[in-house]
Amino acid sequence: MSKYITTPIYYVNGEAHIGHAYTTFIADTMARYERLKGEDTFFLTGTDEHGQKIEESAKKAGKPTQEFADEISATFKNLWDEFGISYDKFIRTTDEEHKKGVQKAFEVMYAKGDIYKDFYEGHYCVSCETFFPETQLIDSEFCPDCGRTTSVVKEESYFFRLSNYEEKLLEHYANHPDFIMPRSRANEVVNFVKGGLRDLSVTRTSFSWGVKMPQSIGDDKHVMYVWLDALLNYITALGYGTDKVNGEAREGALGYDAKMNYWPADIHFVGKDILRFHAIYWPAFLMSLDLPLPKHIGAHGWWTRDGEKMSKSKGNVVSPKEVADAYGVENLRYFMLREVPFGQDGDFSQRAFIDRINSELSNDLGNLLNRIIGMSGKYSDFEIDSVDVEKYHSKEIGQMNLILDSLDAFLENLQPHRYLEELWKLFAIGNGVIQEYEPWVKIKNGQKDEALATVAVVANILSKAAVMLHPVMPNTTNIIADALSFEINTASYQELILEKKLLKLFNIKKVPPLFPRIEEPLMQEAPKAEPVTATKKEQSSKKQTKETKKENDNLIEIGQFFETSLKVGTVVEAEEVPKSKKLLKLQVDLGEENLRQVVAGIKEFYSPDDLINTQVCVVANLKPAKLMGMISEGMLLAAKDEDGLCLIRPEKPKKAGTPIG
Ligand code: ME8
Repeated sequence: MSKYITTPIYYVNGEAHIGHAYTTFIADTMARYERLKGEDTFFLTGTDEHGQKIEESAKKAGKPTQEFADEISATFKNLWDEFGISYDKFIRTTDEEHKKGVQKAFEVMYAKGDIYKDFYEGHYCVSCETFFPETQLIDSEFCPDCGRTTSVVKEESYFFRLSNYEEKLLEHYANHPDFIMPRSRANEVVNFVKGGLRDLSVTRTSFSWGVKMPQSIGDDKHVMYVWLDALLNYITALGYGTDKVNGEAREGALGYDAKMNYWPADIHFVGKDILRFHAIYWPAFLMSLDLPLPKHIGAHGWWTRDGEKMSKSKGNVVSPKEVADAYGVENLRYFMLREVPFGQDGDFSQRAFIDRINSELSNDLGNLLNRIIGMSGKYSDFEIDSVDVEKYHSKEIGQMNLILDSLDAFLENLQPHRYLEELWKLFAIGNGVIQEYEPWVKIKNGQKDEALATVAVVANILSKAAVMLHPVMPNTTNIIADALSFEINTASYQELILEKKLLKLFNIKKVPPLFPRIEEPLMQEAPKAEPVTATKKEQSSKKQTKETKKENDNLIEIGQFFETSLKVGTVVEAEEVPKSKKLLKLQVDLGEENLRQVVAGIKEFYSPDDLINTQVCVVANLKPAKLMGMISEGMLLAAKDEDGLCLIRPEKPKKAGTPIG
């Protein structure tokens, strides 16, 4: 079986920051893990170089666009090389092979009737390279995602019939509940699609920095929309449209009409900001191309610094290079993967980072290795023999094997923080066994075999832990393996992890301390955030009252809003709850198979007759709650002030279950 793992391709309008590094570390860890298990793995990363944003950034820098793109793309590639990222291909969307593949895909979609020409009039955000309908804009002007000013664009455009794929997409999500990971992120996508998909403008004429239209279509004032161009990188990298990878012809015909090696991707790692593009547009494009869909889209959360959103204007962007220079790139990988559950937002703070280095890496792991090296040097001239391990330590071996068997599922389910948490239990066993058996006492008492068995069981625990930690900390674990005289590779994974073998008679080598303790922060603290003046949205918030200011401090992403499923419901039955002054019990039709029971605190303001056969707005994805012993499976939207409460209702009757948003 083969595996295909990708990162997003990063825009070349600025240098890499910690968020880019995070996605790349996760993808690299997964690729290394699959290779360790012996899977034939292809790991793709690269840069996204077209579009108006890049054209404008180059202009600002006073450079020709290609030269500008070359320079920034190289900073990404150099950084990943310096970090030892194990990519198999670094794709650039300005590569000739990629451009040909994009043109080929356009032709195929066009021939199928999925692309047609029309006029586009809409609001465009250059920063997000996205069109928004007027209804989604803030104050009719500002981008709902980033708050920057949008501009009205009216131009001739080719459109992709995204609306044709609504049903098929919903069907796919329903049949593949793990398509979007973590599953908790799927709701926002499903609701977005259920809200109705508009056809997507996929070409532009107002600038020229993009993939040209295919000659067969011949409309050469158009260039491709950057997201169509960018998403296709995942297949052009495998030779779609050219049969070539890295300039070389590949066996097995990778062309558009033949099966591509490695496709479909096992997982596209993305930040939650670009989940919609990957979970809606991309599968629709692939359906149009008659290609299978990726197995998973893994959407991770957002990194902040000391609780603040990172932005260039605040001057608080964490540079991964600066952190790696100060603390070591592998420590950074460990920290980022251990600190935050995949999918949730995380905070980069030096204090938290230093705490993990000192307590987990230095104390739990580094000290254990040093103690074993020290003891084996003293008791057996650095020679370790596992011959008596089973006899004296079968209990610990059993505990260790249980942990080893549990690990795979954590990584395969994208829970690297749990994977590392469980892995660290091995060091607790190792440290515990030394404390309990006190080999130095045994040596004094003449029980040398027992003392050596304890040293050997810990060395074995360390060897297995090193194999499993390898994908996260490849160089560090190679040093540990070298100290224990073995190599980490698929064969040792097979023997030590799957077959549970112990190391044979071996020599242990001294190594310099792997994780020196850190007393003081090694980097300058982030500047305290100033009120931001970067965008109009943020400027206008200054003028607002205290209360709205509080809300603005707590702004959410549009995706977070869509995590709440709001629906129109029709009240079919309503009755008073006996003995309750406040509650009414309603049966509400939400267009589902069964009616929903909603217990609402509205009795002082409505009688049951006021409600029956009227419509209400319902929060439909709340966890069921019990009120006076009755289950309530939703909540009604209402507004309350000193004059009392009124329900929020649709202005005109709508079908029961119509999504609101
Ligand atoms: O969106 N926290 O490129 P991009 C976590 N070119 N991750 C972050 C982050 C943060 N604060 N900031 C950025 C693009 N990222 C498109 C992608 S793919 C076909 C095209 C990461 O340079 C995260 O992975 O803006 C996010 O999805 C990616 O950088 C966006 O990088």
